[in-house]
Amino acid sequence: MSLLIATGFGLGCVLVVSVIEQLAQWHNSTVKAAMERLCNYIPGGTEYGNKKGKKNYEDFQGPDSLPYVNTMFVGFIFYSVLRNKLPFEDFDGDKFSTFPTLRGYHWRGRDCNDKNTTVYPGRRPDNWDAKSDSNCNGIWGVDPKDGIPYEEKFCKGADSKGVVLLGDSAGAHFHIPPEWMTVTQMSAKSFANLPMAFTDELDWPQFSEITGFLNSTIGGWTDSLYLRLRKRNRCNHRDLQNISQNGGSSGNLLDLIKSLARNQLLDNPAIVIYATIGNDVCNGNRDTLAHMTTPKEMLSNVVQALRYLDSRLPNGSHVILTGLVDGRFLWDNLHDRYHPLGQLNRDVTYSQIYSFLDCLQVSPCSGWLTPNETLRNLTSERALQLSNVLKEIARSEKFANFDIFYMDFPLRQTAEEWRKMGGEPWQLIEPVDGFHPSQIAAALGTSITWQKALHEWPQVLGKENPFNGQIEAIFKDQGGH
Ligand SMILES: *[C@@H]1O[C@H](CO)[C@@H](O)[C@H](O)[C@H]1NC(C)=O
Ligand SMILES: *[C@@H]1O[C@H](CO)[C@@H](O)[C@H](O)[C@H]1NC(C)=O
Ligand SMILES: *[C@@H]1O[C@H](CO)[C@@H](O)[C@H](O)[C@H]1NC(C)=O
Ligand SMILES: *[C@@H]1O[C@H](CO)[C@@H](O)[C@H](O)[C@H]1NC(C)=O
Ligand SMILES: *[C@@H]1O[C@H](CO)[C@@H](O)[C@H](O)[C@H]1NC(C)=O
Ligand SMILES: *[C@@H]1O[C@H](CO)[C@@H](O)[C@H](O)[C@H]1NC(C)=O
Ligand SMILES: CC(=O)N[C@H]1CO[C@H](CO)[C@@H](O)[C@@H]1O
Repeated sequence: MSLLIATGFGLGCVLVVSVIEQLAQWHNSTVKAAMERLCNYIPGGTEYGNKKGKKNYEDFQGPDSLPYVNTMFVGFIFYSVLRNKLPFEDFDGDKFSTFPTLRGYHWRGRDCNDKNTTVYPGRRPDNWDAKSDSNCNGIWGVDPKDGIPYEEKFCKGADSKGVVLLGDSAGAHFHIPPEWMTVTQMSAKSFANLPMAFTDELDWPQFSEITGFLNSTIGGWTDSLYLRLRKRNRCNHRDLQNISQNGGSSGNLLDLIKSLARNQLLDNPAIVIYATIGNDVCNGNRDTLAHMTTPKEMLSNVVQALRYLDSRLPNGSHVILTGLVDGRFLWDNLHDRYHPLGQLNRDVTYSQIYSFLDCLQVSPCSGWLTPNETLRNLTSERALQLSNVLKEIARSEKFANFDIFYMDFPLRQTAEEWRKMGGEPWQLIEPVDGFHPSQIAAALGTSITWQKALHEWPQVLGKENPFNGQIEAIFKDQGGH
């Protein structure tokens, strides 16, 4: 842990110094003035800058603010390490919250009554919700014309189901805003989203491929399995859970999976997407091949996870296993392009960033983010073996409460689709980390997954609700998200 913090400190320091130098260059100012400028951009930094400035402007020595900025970076790293110990605003203990970040409603459907532990998204309605909304889908009350509860009228037999993602940073939608380090466009506005980003662990599940529900503010557009399922059947409103974390792999998911909130007796079935698309072959170790998950370990981990799901999911649920990505796409499309840090002077390429991260042993994936083609090929070979394990599990294993399917990670089709729309492959990768799928890749991936399910496994998606129009007319946006 302390090594991680020290490395994080070093990395934060290098990053901040680089941004300050470039700011000075861009505004033709001194390094000191550039530091004050950056300090004023960052929320909370203004106060520090002003106080310092008023009190002691004449002999203010710029370097004072460097520790401030650096403290902030270290704070964030501490925060991510200690995250699980932070208070989570969930007063009734049903795992659903009315607070957005800190694993609140950006991660799973917003609670509509945080004082009643039996009221939460995804449950079957209590007494058809004649008196109040027990499942938070915004549909409740009785039709005065005939005395029948609306929930019974519109949602009975509608095959309602929720969406659950078990995944990694790609599923949680990791993103570091490039505006934080592009000095040519930098202003206070560039950092307005910083507190939210860090309390969401630099993830943006609210815009993600599986559980996204808000319009993207980070480029591209939002499309998600949840939104499409909600459009198909408005009774599914708010029934989403994004159970994923940065670094999620078949092994550590076995812990994470315990935070799934689903009551086998009281709740609707769920579609569970199991998607750890890289961390089983990605690590920052010098001897990266030796630290990858073996096919035997993969089999054991995934079967354990599925047994756990079988003990928690209501009957009639579905599980879709997603294969690992072929990460050679990253090097092939980025290595000779400029990183956001290198755009001002056209000097820092992704291959240099990758080597630098590798040298600090914090590369998110030594096996793919490397100039060594043999190693990249070996990493892809292992990824393919692990995908084949998933495929075989879907073919041969049977479970009592869900059926199970396999699909390849749709990178090839996504790239093809994007090319047809006039886009370029590098736009499908997160610019700052050069590793994760971008907002565009996530949104395009949704439509490919949806089409596949619609044609090959229509029973997974359930039927279209003929009452959608009436639900919308009476309940409008159903209380929003
Ligand atoms: C930068 O500022 C200095 C001092 O204010 C000035 O002498 C110099 O000409 C400026 N350079 C450019 C490129 O604007
Ligand atoms: C909690 O919600 C349930 C389900 O709607 C309801 O039956 C119960 O009366 C509520 N309890 C309280 C204390 O309001
Ligand atoms: C997203 O934006 C579109 C139009 O720009 C709007 O119709 C839609 O309601 C928005 N969706 C959300 C979830 O805010
Ligand atoms: C689950 O539901 C199916 C029908 O959808 C039924 O055949 C099966 O017996 C049920 N399983 C259990 C464990 O109740
Ligand atoms: C890596 O794999 C590609 C595609 O299979 C192949 O064309 C290439 O020759 C391989 N390179 C090395 C160094 O193994
Ligand atoms: C490339 O990676 C392979 C596999 O790890 C290794 O055996 C080989 O020595 C590496 N080549 C270079 C030039 O480092
Ligand atoms: C409320 C809840 O279930 N929170 C969980 C969310 O996921 C993290 C893991 O990243 C768990 O530690 C929390 O308990």
